[in-house]
This record gives sequence, C-alpha cells and structure tokens, in this order.
Amino acid sequence: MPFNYLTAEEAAEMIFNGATVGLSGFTAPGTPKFISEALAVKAQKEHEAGRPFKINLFTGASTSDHVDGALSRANAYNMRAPYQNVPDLRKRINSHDCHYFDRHLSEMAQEVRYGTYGEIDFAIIEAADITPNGEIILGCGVGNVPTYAAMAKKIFIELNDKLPSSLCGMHDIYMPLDPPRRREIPIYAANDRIGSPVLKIDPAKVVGIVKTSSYDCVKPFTAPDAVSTQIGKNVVKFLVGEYTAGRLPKEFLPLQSGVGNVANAVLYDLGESKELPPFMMYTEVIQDAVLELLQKGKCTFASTCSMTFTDETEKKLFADLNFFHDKILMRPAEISNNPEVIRRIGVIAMNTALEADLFGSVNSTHVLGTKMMNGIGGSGDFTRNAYISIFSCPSITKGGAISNIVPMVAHPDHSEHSVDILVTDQGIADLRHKDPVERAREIINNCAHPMYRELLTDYLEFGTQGQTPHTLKCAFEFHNAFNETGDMRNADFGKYV
Ligand code: 0RQ
Repeated sequence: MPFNYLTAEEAAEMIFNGATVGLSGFTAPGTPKFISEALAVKAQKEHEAGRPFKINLFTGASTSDHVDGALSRANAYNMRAPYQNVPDLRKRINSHDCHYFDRHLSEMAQEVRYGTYGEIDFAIIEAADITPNGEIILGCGVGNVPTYAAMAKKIFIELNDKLPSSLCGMHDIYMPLDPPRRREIPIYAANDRIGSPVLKIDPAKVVGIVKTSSYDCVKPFTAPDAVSTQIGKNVVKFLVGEYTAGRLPKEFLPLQSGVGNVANAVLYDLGESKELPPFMMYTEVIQDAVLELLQKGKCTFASTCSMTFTDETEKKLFADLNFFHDKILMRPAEISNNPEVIRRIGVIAMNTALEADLFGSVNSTHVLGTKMMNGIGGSGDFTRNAYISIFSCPSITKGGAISNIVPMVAHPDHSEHSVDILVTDQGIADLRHKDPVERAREIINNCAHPMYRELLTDYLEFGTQGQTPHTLKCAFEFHNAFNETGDMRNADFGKYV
C-alpha cells in the first residue's frame, strides 16, 4: 500500500495549536518518540514568536522523556491524561501549567469513544512493520491505540527499524462493543487470545510515515536496597503462607505487578521461591524480572499491555524472540486491565503505596495530600477487582522524617474496602476479616516502623468515637508536623486534648 514518507518535522508542522493527539504505547514501549520531539521544538519557536501553542495529549499510560519530558519543557500541554511519571511534567502539573487528570487506565478508551474528551485530531502510532494490506504490527506496548486510531481524523506512523517485524503474533487487538451492547470479554485464562495480531486502520487517514530508529529507552533499575529486598521477601512470605495453608488453588492464581524497583524485587523473589508453583501473569506491565522468570519456566505466560524492559533486556528479547513468542501477549489497556476479566480469573494484585493509614486506606498519588506524583494508573483497576489485593511501601521515607503509615491518608486512592494486605519492610498486615481497630493494631504492630509505633498508638487511643475511631481535629497531625518542622516525629497529639 503506497504511503507518503515524511520527516518528524514535517509531521509536527501539521499539528496545530489546540489539537488533540492520541499516542500508541503504554509506558515508554510502543510510544512514538520522534514527532513529539519535533513538536516540542515547534512549540518553543511558536512561544518565542509570541504565539500560543499547546496540545491535548492522550496516551495509554506514562510515556518517556521523548514525549512528556520534551513537551513539558516546551510548556506545550494544555491537557494530559491518563497517567504520567516524568519530573518535568510533574512540575507543570503541580504549578497548574498543564490540566492533568489521572484516570483508571481501563476506562479511558471507552470514554474517548463516547466523546467525553472531544474529537481526536491525530493519532501517532509506533509500528514494527506495516503489512501489504496496510495493517500495523505494533511495537512493545499497545495502550489505547485501537481507539485513538479508530477515532482520529488523521494518522501518522513512526516506523521503527529497531523493532523486529517478528513481533507479529505477540499482540491481541480487541475492541469491545460499548454499553449497553457489550458482551462478555471472552478471556477465561490469562493466555486466551481473543483478537487480531495486527491493528487495522483506515489507510485513507494516514498522512504519512516517519522512519525512525530507537530502542524504547526504559530507565535501568537501581540495584534493590535492603528495604525493597525485605519488602519483596515479605510479599513472597505472605503468598507462600496462603498457598501452603490451601487458601490459593493448587495451580496458583495469575499475578499483577506494578512498576518500579520494589515490584521488580518482588518478582525476582517469587522466581527464587521453591514453595510456589509456576504461575501466569495477567498484568499491565512486565519488567525485566519477568523475562528471566519466563526463561526459567517459573512464569509460564504473561498477558500484558506493555513489555517495559530496559534496552539491555529488550535486546535479549529480540535476540531470542522465537522462545518468547508464544509466552507473551500484549493487549489494549481496556483488556489488560479489564475489571470483568480480573475478577473472573482471580488475579492477585501487587501495587505500591505512597502512604497507608491505620485503617487500611491507601494514597498512591499525592505527596502529602496535594502534590501529584504520577497518577492512579492501573492500580485501581486491579486493586478493586483482585482476588487478593496487596499494597507495599517502605515503613519510613527520608531517613525517618516521613512515616509511610499515617493516622489518615491525606489523599485516598484505594479505600480499606479494597486493600486486603499491607506489606512494609517491617512485616505483613493481613487486614481481611478484621474490624477497624483490629486492622489498626495489626498495622501498627506489623508494618509501622518502631520509631512511629508509640505515636500511632497515641492517635488510635485518642479516638474514642465510632467504629472507625478517627479524631478529625488531629487526623493530619503527622502531615502538619512534617509541613511545619520537616519531621513527622514531631507530631504532638497532646496539644489537642
Ligand atoms: O522521592 O524521588 O525525592 O526520592 O516519593 O518514592 O519509594 O521511590 O517509590 O518509585 O516505588 O513509586 C506510589 C509513586 C511509588 C508508584 C509510587 C517519595 C520518595 C521518593 C518515590 P524522591 P519511591 P516508587 C502500575 C500500577 C501509582 C500507580 C500504580 C505509583 C518518591 O508506585 O505511581 O501503582 N503508583 N500503577 O522519597 C512523601 C510519602 C512518600 C514520599 C515516598 N509518604 N510522603 N513523599 N515518597 N513516600 C503502573 C501503571 O499503572 C502504568
């Protein structure tokens, strides 16, 4: 099929001030990298000439510095959704230069199809290859691209020669019907394939192809420190306990794991565990540890939205793609994170908290209740619907000036109704079938750092009213103490007596 070839600059030139753009991909993989950088240069020039230039950008999840870094530094975002994790964009969001709303990742595509966010002017799609019929073989992440491609008025393709066309067959592209006509999503096991290996697009909408060459540039992990290693061990200890007690099926349950060093450390530990059987993953991202688990046969299959591998691991994958080809399937975010499927197949969810409170609510997004860190991402999709939902975090941060266990979370993302297990470097709190005071005692004794146990007990004993004995006048005393003195250890409940 004859398509035009363009430079990234020519493509960027066509994207106008106020345009709404949807990108393929989920985290850095699968996300186009070149038109966005050219667009940042264009935005800067427009601003220097005294003209406004901002776009609305929708993605699958976070992107990379090529997108959120470059466009934030150029102050080129009006609106951005549904998730991000780049420091430059974080600054723009927290200083109100960019309208950002984080959204449950499974919900974004449907809302775009309903028109909640207005029209999509452009879709930019990263491709490993294009078939003679004009169908796209996607790269290492899918995200919401089936919807963005279907809704966009115009499409650009970044054809990346670092991506092997033999990725073909590792995608499962499926778009559900919208309510009220939606049928069941026919996934009954993590490895069920339900859609097409290629993304079908309307060739008439393709404005042009930009030839590119780049690996996905996922940042390498820092070596796990003592705290994340201990958290990993505690998560595995909990799972082994459940398994040996017969509370998990013999064949185990599919796992979801969030992103970051702790998540990676947990997966390495799972790989070492002799007590647990080989398992499948039904998750939104797979990180480096999973490739090793697949190699070892400890993980037998991974359903994901993205292969979030560092460049080194991505090269290993490409070098041995035949081996991994039938062991990984990449799906759109509304399927990888689909609540119906997560509930049906009994996923065990493992996500990270910024802070958790005495009664089991979790803040994953807002530092000290006000500053956006990243966003809720897929953590809510999984947490609310999981068979067991585990949250982990260190017991303390900033050398102890912050306790990650607080009287009341300063921003609630996941309520105590959805959080089953809390894990820190100190231990495991099993919150299931416990009343609020029992939960608080379990969290103080097993998860809080010893230096904060007395203060947290003071708070618990201060509250006498109601089943959940919060004392609203001092529920944020830890946060206030940090804001006023730089250390939560200076919290003083005595002054409220
Ligand atoms: O600050 O960078 O200045 O050192 O917050 O903390 O411990 O490095 O945390 O990288 O594991 O991310 C919840 C943000 C954890 C992440 C969160 C400070 C701390 C440090 C980062 P510095 P860590 P991690 C899968 C599912 C929501 C989305 C999600 C996240 C910085 O896991 O975004 O789960 N989750 N999606 O010092 C003040 C506290 C703090 C604190 C830590 N209580 N108060 N600052 N910090 N705790 C992915 C997708 O959906 C795509």
